[in-house]
Amino acid sequence: MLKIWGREDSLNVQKVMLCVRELGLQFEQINAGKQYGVLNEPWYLAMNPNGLCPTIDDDGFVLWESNAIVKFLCARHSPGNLSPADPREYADADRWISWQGSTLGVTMRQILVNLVRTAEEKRDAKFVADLIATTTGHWKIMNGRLEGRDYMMGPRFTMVDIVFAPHVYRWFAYPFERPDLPHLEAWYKRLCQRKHYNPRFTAGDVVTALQR
Ligand SMILES: N[C@@H](CCC(=O)N[C@@H](CS)C(=O)NCC(=O)O)C(=O)O
Repeated sequence: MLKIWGREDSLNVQKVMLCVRELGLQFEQINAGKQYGVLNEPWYLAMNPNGLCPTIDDDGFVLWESNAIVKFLCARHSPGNLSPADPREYADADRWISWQGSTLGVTMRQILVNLVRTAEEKRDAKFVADLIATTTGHWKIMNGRLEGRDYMMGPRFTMVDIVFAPHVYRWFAYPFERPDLPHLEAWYKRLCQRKHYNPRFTAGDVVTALQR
């Protein structure tokens, strides 16, 4: 059976959990990271030398890096659907997934560290304001992509939506002003209607939960 190591309050683990639930796979999830430990155990480091989560073991095939895991599982279990079959469509999807890792994911992480997890008196207000401005620019790019599309690749939910899904609820929960981005908001509402987009992500005090 597919094994997944990682704690479900980690954004990168949330991508994998949404993916396996959308795919309807049987899996065993083993809590790892933060309060659960595990990540620095020698047997875990032998699977994932980064000492980070998530890691999967799919009948002996071990893989780490959340985006690689999502792409692998979608290609294996949903070719032509969650994973596009046409090479150009695949490259387009892969481009957005890479951009999540290299661009949007980086500044979203910096907001988490420098705003949510830094006490108010220790925050660098100018740095945080610049970060929010840069990240707003990234979301504007997504808003442009979503104009005229229900999902990132068009009418169909795909692996691309999966890797952005855990970011967007944080964006809408953070305590600062956001410009109107109607296509992004419409996409977020569409995600919220999906059975496996965990309502825990959209309700309650997300900011307090992320401060840990
Ligand atoms: N690029 C990696 C990043 C993995 C990563 O930074 N994981 C964090 C959780 S989001 C982690 O393991 N932190 C240590 C911990 O949870 O104790 C991926 O996408 O899988």
